[in-house]
Amino acid sequence: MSLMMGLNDPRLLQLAQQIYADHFVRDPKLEKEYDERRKKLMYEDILYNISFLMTAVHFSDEKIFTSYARWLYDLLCNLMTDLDRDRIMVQMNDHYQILSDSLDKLPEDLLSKDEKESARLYLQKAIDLTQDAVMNIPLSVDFLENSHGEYRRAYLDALMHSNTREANAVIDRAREQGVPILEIYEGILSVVMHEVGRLWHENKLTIDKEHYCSSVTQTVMSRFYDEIFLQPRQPLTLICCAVGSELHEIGGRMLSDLFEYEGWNTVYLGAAVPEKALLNAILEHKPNLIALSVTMPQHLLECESLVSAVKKQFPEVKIAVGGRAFKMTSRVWEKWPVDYYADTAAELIEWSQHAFRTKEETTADIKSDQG
Ligand code: B12
Repeated sequence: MSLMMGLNDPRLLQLAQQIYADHFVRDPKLEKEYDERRKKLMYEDILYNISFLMTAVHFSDEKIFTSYARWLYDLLCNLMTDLDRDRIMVQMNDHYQILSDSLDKLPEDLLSKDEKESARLYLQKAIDLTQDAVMNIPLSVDFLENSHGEYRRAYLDALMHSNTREANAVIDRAREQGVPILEIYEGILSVVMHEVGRLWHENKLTIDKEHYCSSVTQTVMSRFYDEIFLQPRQPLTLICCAVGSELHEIGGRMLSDLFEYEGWNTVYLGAAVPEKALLNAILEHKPNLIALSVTMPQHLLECESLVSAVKKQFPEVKIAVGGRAFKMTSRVWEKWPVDYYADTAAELIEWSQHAFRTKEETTADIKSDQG
Protein backbone atom coordinates (compact mmCIF):
# COMPACT_ATOMS: atom_id res chain seq x y z
CA MET A 1 0.00 0.00 0.00
CA SER A 2 1.37 3.36 -0.86
CA LEU A 3 1.42 5.72 2.10
CA MET A 4 0.73 8.71 -0.08
CA MET A 5 -2.42 7.14 -1.41
CA GLY A 6 -4.94 9.85 -0.59
CA LEU A 7 -8.65 9.72 -1.02
CA ASN A 8 -8.28 11.31 -4.39
CA ASP A 9 -7.11 7.92 -5.68
CA PRO A 10 -9.85 7.20 -8.23
CA ARG A 11 -10.05 3.54 -7.23
CA LEU A 12 -10.88 4.49 -3.66
CA LEU A 13 -13.44 7.04 -4.77
CA GLN A 14 -14.99 4.36 -6.92
CA LEU A 15 -15.08 2.02 -3.94
CA ALA A 16 -16.76 4.73 -1.82
CA GLN A 17 -19.41 5.29 -4.49
CA GLN A 18 -20.05 1.57 -4.76
CA ILE A 19 -20.42 1.22 -0.98
CA TYR A 20 -22.78 4.21 -0.90
CA ALA A 21 -24.99 2.65 -3.60
CA ASP A 22 -24.87 -0.83 -2.02
CA HIS A 23 -25.93 0.56 1.33
CA PHE A 24 -29.20 1.92 -0.09
CA VAL A 25 -29.89 -1.41 -1.78
CA ARG A 26 -29.14 -3.37 1.38
CA ASP A 27 -31.26 -1.07 3.55
CA PRO A 28 -34.13 0.62 1.64
CA LYS A 29 -35.31 2.35 4.86
CA LEU A 30 -32.38 4.75 4.44
CA GLU A 31 -34.20 6.51 1.58
CA LYS A 32 -36.90 7.61 4.01
CA GLU A 33 -34.54 8.48 6.85
CA TYR A 34 -31.98 10.44 4.83
CA ASP A 35 -32.67 13.75 3.12
CA GLU A 36 -30.23 15.19 0.56
CA ARG A 37 -28.09 16.83 3.24
CA ARG A 38 -27.77 13.59 5.19
CA LYS A 39 -26.94 11.67 2.03
CA LYS A 40 -24.14 14.08 1.27
CA LEU A 41 -22.76 13.74 4.82
CA MET A 42 -23.09 9.95 4.59
CA TYR A 43 -20.97 9.90 1.47
CA GLU A 44 -18.36 12.08 3.18
CA ASP A 45 -18.38 9.73 6.16
CA ILE A 46 -17.75 6.76 3.86
CA LEU A 47 -14.67 8.54 2.55
CA TYR A 48 -13.53 9.22 6.11
CA ASN A 49 -14.14 5.61 7.12
CA ILE A 50 -12.02 4.32 4.26
CA SER A 51 -9.32 6.84 5.02
CA PHE A 52 -9.18 5.91 8.74
CA LEU A 53 -9.20 2.22 7.86
CA MET A 54 -6.30 2.63 5.42
CA THR A 55 -4.34 4.61 8.00
CA ALA A 56 -4.92 1.97 10.69
CA VAL A 57 -3.82 -0.78 8.29
CA HIS A 58 -0.73 1.15 7.27
CA PHE A 59 0.38 1.48 10.92
CA SER A 60 -0.90 -2.01 11.84
CA ASP A 61 -2.77 -0.25 14.62
CA GLU A 62 -6.39 -1.31 15.00
CA LYS A 63 -6.95 1.34 17.69
CA ILE A 64 -6.78 4.08 15.07
CA PHE A 65 -9.86 2.61 13.47
CA THR A 66 -11.73 1.38 16.55
CA SER A 67 -11.38 4.63 18.52
CA TYR A 68 -12.61 6.49 15.46
CA ALA A 69 -15.58 4.09 15.10
CA ARG A 70 -16.57 4.69 18.74
CA TRP A 71 -16.31 8.44 18.30
CA LEU A 72 -18.34 8.34 15.09
CA TYR A 73 -21.14 6.39 16.72
CA ASP A 74 -21.54 9.01 19.48
CA LEU A 75 -21.39 11.79 16.93
CA LEU A 76 -24.13 10.26 14.79
CA CYS A 77 -26.33 9.57 17.82
CA ASN A 78 -26.09 13.24 18.78
CA LEU A 79 -26.77 14.42 15.23
CA MET A 80 -29.59 12.07 14.20
CA THR A 81 -31.86 12.39 17.19
CA ASP A 82 -34.87 11.15 15.22
CA LEU A 83 -33.21 7.72 14.97
CA ASP A 84 -32.62 5.60 18.04
CA ARG A 85 -29.24 4.26 19.08
CA ASP A 86 -30.10 0.78 17.94
CA ARG A 87 -30.98 1.92 14.43
CA ILE A 88 -27.81 4.00 14.09
CA MET A 89 -25.81 0.96 15.20
CA VAL A 90 -27.45 -1.12 12.46
CA GLN A 91 -26.65 1.51 9.84
CA MET A 92 -23.02 1.76 10.87
CA ASN A 93 -22.53 -1.95 11.12
CA ASP A 94 -24.11 -2.50 7.72
CA HIS A 95 -21.67 0.01 6.37
CA TYR A 96 -18.67 -1.74 7.98
CA GLN A 97 -19.89 -5.07 6.65
CA ILE A 98 -20.31 -3.75 3.10
CA LEU A 99 -16.86 -2.21 3.29
CA SER A 100 -15.43 -5.50 4.51
CA ASP A 101 -17.15 -7.43 1.71
CA SER A 102 -15.87 -4.93 -0.88
CA LEU A 103 -12.18 -5.07 0.04
CA ASP A 104 -11.45 -7.80 -2.50
CA LYS A 105 -12.33 -5.32 -5.23
CA LEU A 106 -9.23 -3.31 -4.40
CA PRO A 107 -6.12 -4.23 -6.39
CA GLU A 108 -3.11 -5.69 -4.59
CA ASP A 109 -0.95 -2.62 -5.14
CA LEU A 110 -3.45 -0.61 -3.13
CA LEU A 111 -4.05 -3.18 -0.40
CA SER A 112 -2.16 -6.45 -0.16
CA LYS A 113 -3.78 -9.76 0.82
CA ASP A 114 -2.45 -9.49 4.38
CA GLU A 115 -3.55 -5.89 4.67
CA LYS A 116 -7.03 -6.88 3.55
CA GLU A 117 -7.04 -9.49 6.31
CA SER A 118 -6.11 -6.85 8.90
CA ALA A 119 -8.69 -4.44 7.52
CA ARG A 120 -11.40 -7.11 7.88
CA LEU A 121 -10.32 -7.74 11.44
CA TYR A 122 -10.47 -4.03 12.33
CA LEU A 123 -13.89 -3.73 10.72
CA GLN A 124 -15.14 -6.70 12.74
CA LYS A 125 -13.81 -5.04 15.91
CA ALA A 126 -15.67 -1.85 14.93
CA ILE A 127 -18.86 -3.87 14.43
CA ASP A 128 -18.51 -5.47 17.86
CA LEU A 129 -17.79 -2.25 19.70
CA THR A 130 -20.60 -0.36 17.96
CA GLN A 131 -22.96 -3.15 19.00
CA ASP A 132 -21.82 -2.71 22.61
CA ALA A 133 -21.99 1.08 22.42
CA VAL A 134 -25.80 1.01 22.13
CA MET A 135 -25.99 0.47 25.86
CA ASN A 136 -22.85 2.39 26.67
CA ILE A 137 -24.65 5.35 28.16
CA PRO A 138 -24.41 6.65 31.70
CA LEU A 139 -27.31 5.30 33.73
CA SER A 140 -28.77 6.94 36.85
CA VAL A 141 -26.57 6.48 39.90
CA ASP A 142 -29.01 4.24 41.75
CA PHE A 143 -30.17 2.28 38.68
CA LEU A 144 -27.70 -0.54 39.15
CA GLU A 145 -27.88 -0.48 42.92
CA ASN A 146 -29.50 -3.20 45.04
CA SER A 147 -30.01 -6.83 44.19
CA HIS A 148 -32.19 -6.02 41.14
CA GLY A 149 -29.56 -3.91 39.38
CA GLU A 150 -28.54 -6.74 37.08
CA TYR A 151 -32.10 -7.55 36.04
CA ARG A 152 -32.78 -3.86 35.43
CA ARG A 153 -29.71 -3.57 33.26
CA ALA A 154 -30.49 -6.73 31.30
CA TYR A 155 -34.13 -5.72 30.80
CA LEU A 156 -33.21 -2.20 29.64
CA ASP A 157 -30.51 -3.66 27.40
CA ALA A 158 -33.07 -5.97 25.76
CA LEU A 159 -35.49 -3.06 25.26
CA MET A 160 -32.78 -0.85 23.77
CA HIS A 161 -32.04 -3.60 21.26
CA SER A 162 -35.75 -4.13 20.56
CA ASN A 163 -35.30 -7.72 21.68
CA THR A 164 -38.75 -8.61 22.99
CA ARG A 165 -37.90 -12.26 23.46
CA GLU A 166 -34.92 -11.43 25.66
CA ALA A 167 -36.92 -8.84 27.62
CA ASN A 168 -39.46 -11.54 28.48
CA ALA A 169 -36.70 -14.01 29.27
CA VAL A 170 -34.99 -11.62 31.72
CA ILE A 171 -38.19 -11.16 33.69
CA ASP A 172 -38.99 -14.89 33.59
CA ARG A 173 -35.52 -15.49 34.98
CA ALA A 174 -36.09 -13.03 37.81
CA ARG A 175 -39.32 -14.80 38.76
CA GLU A 176 -37.72 -18.27 38.52
CA GLN A 177 -34.94 -17.05 40.77
CA GLY A 178 -37.49 -16.12 43.41
CA VAL A 179 -37.99 -12.37 42.97
CA PRO A 180 -41.53 -11.66 44.24
CA ILE A 181 -44.02 -10.19 41.74
CA LEU A 182 -44.26 -6.98 43.74
CA GLU A 183 -40.52 -6.46 43.43
CA ILE A 184 -40.51 -7.37 39.75
CA TYR A 185 -43.14 -4.69 39.20
CA GLU A 186 -41.88 -1.91 41.43
CA GLY A 187 -38.19 -2.81 41.76
CA ILE A 188 -37.45 -3.72 38.14
CA LEU A 189 -40.12 -2.77 35.56
CA SER A 190 -41.10 0.54 37.13
CA VAL A 191 -37.50 1.63 37.69
CA VAL A 192 -36.58 0.71 34.12
CA MET A 193 -39.55 2.68 32.75
CA HIS A 194 -38.46 5.73 34.74
CA GLU A 195 -34.98 5.33 33.26
CA VAL A 196 -36.54 5.05 29.80
CA GLY A 197 -38.18 8.44 30.46
CA ARG A 198 -34.86 9.95 31.47
CA LEU A 199 -33.15 8.61 28.34
CA TRP A 200 -35.96 10.01 26.18
CA HIS A 201 -35.59 13.38 27.92
CA GLU A 202 -31.84 13.33 27.21
CA ASN A 203 -32.42 12.50 23.58
CA LYS A 204 -30.88 9.04 23.87
CA LEU A 205 -34.07 7.23 23.02
CA THR A 206 -36.69 8.03 20.39
CA ILE A 207 -40.44 8.28 20.93
CA ASP A 208 -41.11 5.09 18.98
CA LYS A 209 -38.71 3.24 21.28
CA GLU A 210 -40.44 4.75 24.32
CA HIS A 211 -43.77 3.43 22.99
CA TYR A 212 -42.16 0.05 22.36
CA CYS A 213 -40.80 -0.08 25.94
CA SER A 214 -44.29 0.67 27.29
CA SER A 215 -45.96 -2.00 25.22
CA VAL A 216 -43.38 -4.68 26.01
CA THR A 217 -43.59 -3.84 29.71
CA GLN A 218 -47.36 -4.24 29.65
CA THR A 219 -47.02 -7.58 27.86
CA VAL A 220 -44.42 -8.71 30.37
CA MET A 221 -46.78 -7.83 33.22
CA SER A 222 -49.55 -9.88 31.64
CA ARG A 223 -47.35 -12.97 31.88
CA PHE A 224 -48.02 -12.98 35.62
CA TYR A 225 -51.80 -12.92 35.28
CA ASP A 226 -52.26 -16.64 35.85
CA GLU A 227 -50.51 -16.32 39.17
CA ILE A 228 -52.08 -12.98 40.06
CA PHE A 229 -55.68 -14.04 39.47
CA LEU A 230 -55.31 -17.38 41.27
CA GLN A 231 -54.79 -15.90 44.73
CA PRO A 232 -57.45 -16.47 47.43
CA ARG A 233 -60.18 -13.82 47.20
CA GLN A 234 -61.03 -11.16 49.75
CA PRO A 235 -64.43 -9.43 49.88
CA LEU A 236 -62.86 -6.14 48.83
CA THR A 237 -63.08 -4.18 45.59
CA LEU A 238 -60.74 -1.60 44.12
CA ILE A 239 -61.37 0.74 41.21
CA CYS A 240 -58.28 2.31 39.74
CA CYS A 241 -57.75 4.66 36.81
CA ALA A 242 -55.62 7.41 35.34
CA VAL A 243 -57.62 10.63 35.46
CA GLY A 244 -58.68 13.21 32.89
CA SER A 245 -56.61 13.17 29.72
CA GLU A 246 -53.76 11.29 31.37
CA LEU A 247 -52.32 8.70 28.97
CA HIS A 248 -49.79 7.21 31.37
CA GLU A 249 -51.51 4.07 32.51
CA ILE A 250 -48.79 1.60 33.49
CA GLY A 251 -48.54 2.83 37.11
CA GLY A 252 -52.29 2.38 37.64
CA ARG A 253 -52.22 -1.02 35.95
CA MET A 254 -49.37 -2.08 38.20
CA LEU A 255 -51.21 -0.97 41.28
CA SER A 256 -54.38 -2.81 40.21
CA ASP A 257 -52.49 -6.03 39.46
CA LEU A 258 -50.79 -5.92 42.84
CA PHE A 259 -54.12 -5.45 44.65
CA GLU A 260 -55.56 -8.33 42.62
CA TYR A 261 -52.59 -10.41 43.76
CA GLU A 262 -53.55 -9.50 47.34
CA GLY A 263 -56.96 -11.04 46.69
CA TRP A 264 -58.92 -7.87 45.94
CA ASN A 265 -61.42 -7.72 43.09
CA THR A 266 -60.03 -5.03 40.90
CA VAL A 267 -61.62 -2.98 38.17
CA TYR A 268 -58.94 -1.16 36.24
CA LEU A 269 -60.42 1.49 33.96
CA GLY A 270 -57.15 2.44 32.24
CA ALA A 271 -56.09 5.81 30.89
CA ALA A 272 -57.93 9.12 30.50
CA VAL A 273 -61.12 8.24 32.37
CA PRO A 274 -63.80 10.97 32.36
CA GLU A 275 -65.48 11.95 35.64
CA LYS A 276 -68.90 10.65 34.64
CA ALA A 277 -67.49 7.26 33.64
CA LEU A 278 -65.78 6.86 37.00
CA LEU A 279 -68.95 7.83 38.90
CA ASN A 280 -70.91 5.25 36.89
CA ALA A 281 -68.32 2.58 37.63
CA ILE A 282 -68.52 3.33 41.37
CA LEU A 283 -72.29 2.94 41.24
CA GLU A 284 -71.93 -0.40 39.47
CA HIS A 285 -69.06 -1.98 41.42
CA LYS A 286 -69.46 -0.42 44.90
CA PRO A 287 -65.73 -0.37 45.57
CA ASN A 288 -64.13 -0.09 49.00
CA LEU A 289 -61.23 1.90 47.60
CA ILE A 290 -60.61 4.14 44.62
CA ALA A 291 -57.03 4.71 43.48
CA LEU A 292 -56.42 7.68 41.20
CA SER A 293 -53.18 7.88 39.29
CA VAL A 294 -51.71 11.12 37.90
CA THR A 295 -48.40 11.40 36.05
CA MET A 296 -48.42 14.83 34.40
CA PRO A 297 -48.91 17.69 36.89
CA GLN A 298 -51.35 19.50 34.58
CA HIS A 299 -53.85 16.69 35.23
CA LEU A 300 -53.88 17.42 38.96
CA LEU A 301 -56.72 19.90 38.46
CA GLU A 302 -58.92 17.19 36.97
CA CYS A 303 -57.91 14.88 39.79
CA GLU A 304 -58.88 17.42 42.43
CA SER A 305 -62.30 17.91 40.87
CA LEU A 306 -62.75 14.14 40.56
CA VAL A 307 -61.89 13.62 44.23
CA SER A 308 -64.47 16.24 45.28
CA ALA A 309 -67.16 14.76 43.02
CA VAL A 310 -66.57 11.22 44.34
CA LYS A 311 -66.50 12.30 47.99
CA LYS A 312 -69.72 14.28 47.52
CA GLN A 313 -71.62 11.45 45.88
CA PHE A 314 -70.02 8.50 47.73
CA PRO A 315 -68.76 9.77 51.10
CA GLU A 316 -68.24 6.20 52.41
CA VAL A 317 -65.78 5.21 49.66
CA LYS A 318 -62.11 5.65 50.50
CA ILE A 319 -59.93 7.49 48.00
CA ALA A 320 -56.17 7.19 47.52
CA VAL A 321 -54.12 9.26 45.11
CA GLY A 322 -50.61 8.74 43.77
CA GLY A 323 -48.32 8.86 40.76
CA ARG A 324 -45.40 10.90 39.54
CA ALA A 325 -47.33 14.22 39.40
CA PHE A 326 -47.75 14.32 43.19
CA LYS A 327 -44.03 13.94 43.74
CA MET A 328 -43.59 17.21 41.90
CA THR A 329 -45.81 19.14 44.29
CA SER A 330 -45.53 20.42 47.85
CA ARG A 331 -47.98 17.77 49.02
CA VAL A 332 -51.09 19.24 47.33
CA TRP A 333 -53.14 16.20 48.35
CA GLU A 334 -53.08 17.35 51.97
CA LYS A 335 -55.63 20.01 51.07
CA TRP A 336 -57.92 17.52 49.33
CA PRO A 337 -60.52 15.22 50.91
CA VAL A 338 -58.47 12.07 50.20
CA ASP A 339 -57.94 9.21 52.63
CA TYR A 340 -54.40 8.33 51.65
CA TYR A 341 -51.48 9.31 49.49
CA ALA A 342 -48.62 6.90 48.77
CA ASP A 343 -45.50 6.99 46.62
CA THR A 344 -45.79 3.34 45.65
CA ALA A 345 -48.38 0.63 45.23
CA ALA A 346 -46.63 -1.37 47.96
CA GLU A 347 -47.22 1.42 50.48
CA LEU A 348 -50.90 1.64 49.59
CA ILE A 349 -51.26 -2.13 49.96
CA GLU A 350 -49.66 -1.96 53.38
CA TRP A 351 -51.99 0.83 54.44
CA SER A 352 -55.03 -1.00 53.09
CA GLN A 353 -54.15 -4.12 55.07
CA HIS A 354 -54.90 -2.09 58.20
CA ALA A 355 -57.62 0.18 56.84
CA PHE A 356 -59.76 -2.68 55.49
CA ARG A 357 -59.51 -5.29 58.17
CA THR A 358 -62.71 -7.29 58.51
CA LYS A 359 -64.50 -7.49 61.89
CA GLU A 360 -63.48 -11.19 62.08
CA GLU A 361 -59.78 -10.32 61.60
CA THR A 362 -59.90 -7.62 64.28
CA THR A 363 -61.73 -9.92 66.74
CA ALA A 364 -59.26 -12.74 66.05
CA ASP A 365 -56.38 -10.37 66.74
CA ILE A 366 -57.87 -9.14 70.00
CA LYS A 367 -58.45 -12.76 71.12
CA SER A 368 -54.90 -13.80 70.29
CA ASP A 369 -53.55 -10.73 72.13
CA GLN A 370 -55.66 -11.67 75.20
CA GLY A 371 -54.87 -15.37 75.09
C1 B12 B 1 -44.14 5.34 29.07
C2 B12 B 1 -44.26 6.84 29.03
C3 B12 B 1 -45.16 7.39 28.13
C4 B12 B 1 -46.09 6.55 27.28
C5 B12 B 1 -47.24 6.04 28.16
C6 B12 B 1 -47.77 4.70 27.66
C7 B12 B 1 -48.76 4.07 28.56
N1 B12 B 1 -49.54 3.20 27.95
O1 B12 B 1 -48.85 4.32 29.77
C8 B12 B 1 -46.52 7.58 26.20
C9 B12 B 1 -45.62 7.40 25.00
C10 B12 B 1 -47.98 7.51 25.76
C11 B12 B 1 -46.17 8.89 26.86
C12 B12 B 1 -46.65 10.09 26.41
C13 B12 B 1 -46.22 11.32 26.90
N2 B12 B 1 -45.27 11.53 27.83
CO1 B12 B 1 -44.53 10.13 28.91
N3 B12 B 1 -43.52 8.94 29.88
C14 B12 B 1 -43.50 7.65 29.91
C15 B12 B 1 -42.45 7.17 30.93
C16 B12 B 1 -41.18 6.85 30.17
C17 B12 B 1 -42.79 5.98 31.79
C18 B12 B 1 -44.12 6.07 32.53
C19 B12 B 1 -44.31 4.75 33.20
O2 B12 B 1 -44.94 3.86 32.66
N4 B12 B 1 -43.70 4.56 34.37
C20 B12 B 1 -43.74 3.28 35.09
C21 B12 B 1 -44.83 3.34 36.16
C22 B12 B 1 -44.99 1.98 36.82
O3 B12 B 1 -44.41 4.28 37.11
P1 B12 B 1 -45.39 5.37 37.72
O4 B12 B 1 -46.38 5.80 36.73
O5 B12 B 1 -44.56 6.40 38.38
O6 B12 B 1 -46.21 4.55 38.81
C23 B12 B 1 -45.63 4.09 40.02
C24 B12 B 1 -45.80 5.06 41.19
O7 B12 B 1 -45.80 6.43 40.78
C25 B12 B 1 -47.05 4.63 41.86
N5 B12 B 1 -48.35 5.11 41.41
C26 B12 B 1 -48.81 5.44 40.19
N6 B12 B 1 -50.10 5.75 40.25
C27 B12 B 1 -50.49 5.62 41.52
C28 B12 B 1 -51.73 5.82 42.16
C29 B12 B 1 -51.82 5.61 43.52
C30 B12 B 1 -53.14 5.81 44.20
C31 B12 B 1 -50.68 5.21 44.27
C32 B12 B 1 -50.77 5.01 45.74
C33 B12 B 1 -49.46 5.01 43.66
C34 B12 B 1 -49.38 5.21 42.29
O8 B12 B 1 -47.04 3.22 41.68
C35 B12 B 1 -46.44 2.88 40.43
C36 B12 B 1 -45.58 1.66 40.66
O9 B12 B 1 -44.54 1.96 41.56
C37 B12 B 1 -42.33 8.45 31.82
C38 B12 B 1 -41.05 8.52 32.64
C39 B12 B 1 -41.35 8.56 34.14
N7 B12 B 1 -40.43 9.07 34.92
O10 B12 B 1 -42.38 8.12 34.60
C40 B12 B 1 -42.53 9.53 30.78
C41 B12 B 1 -43.00 10.92 31.22
C42 B12 B 1 -44.00 10.82 32.33
N8 B12 B 1 -43.65 11.42 30.00
C43 B12 B 1 -43.42 12.67 29.78
C44 B12 B 1 -43.92 13.39 28.68
C45 B12 B 1 -43.37 14.80 28.51
C46 B12 B 1 -44.85 12.82 27.81
C47 B12 B 1 -45.52 13.51 26.62
C48 B12 B 1 -45.95 14.96 26.82
C49 B12 B 1 -44.55 13.47 25.42
C50 B12 B 1 -43.94 12.15 25.10
N9 B12 B 1 -43.01 11.64 25.89
O11 B12 B 1 -44.29 11.55 24.15
C51 B12 B 1 -46.73 12.60 26.35
C52 B12 B 1 -47.99 13.07 27.12
C53 B12 B 1 -49.11 12.07 27.16
C54 B12 B 1 -50.30 12.51 27.98
N10 B12 B 1 -51.19 13.31 27.42
O12 B12 B 1 -50.48 12.11 29.10
C55 B12 B 1 -42.54 13.28 30.86
C56 B12 B 1 -43.34 14.16 31.83
C57 B12 B 1 -42.57 15.41 32.20
C58 B12 B 1 -43.40 16.38 32.95
N11 B12 B 1 -43.03 17.61 32.84
O13 B12 B 1 -44.33 16.07 33.61
C59 B12 B 1 -41.88 12.00 31.49
C60 B12 B 1 -41.53 12.15 32.97
C61 B12 B 1 -40.60 11.70 30.68
C62 B12 B 1 -39.47 12.67 31.02
N12 B12 B 1 -38.46 12.20 31.74
O14 B12 B 1 -39.48 13.80 30.65
N13 B12 B 1 -45.32 8.73 27.88
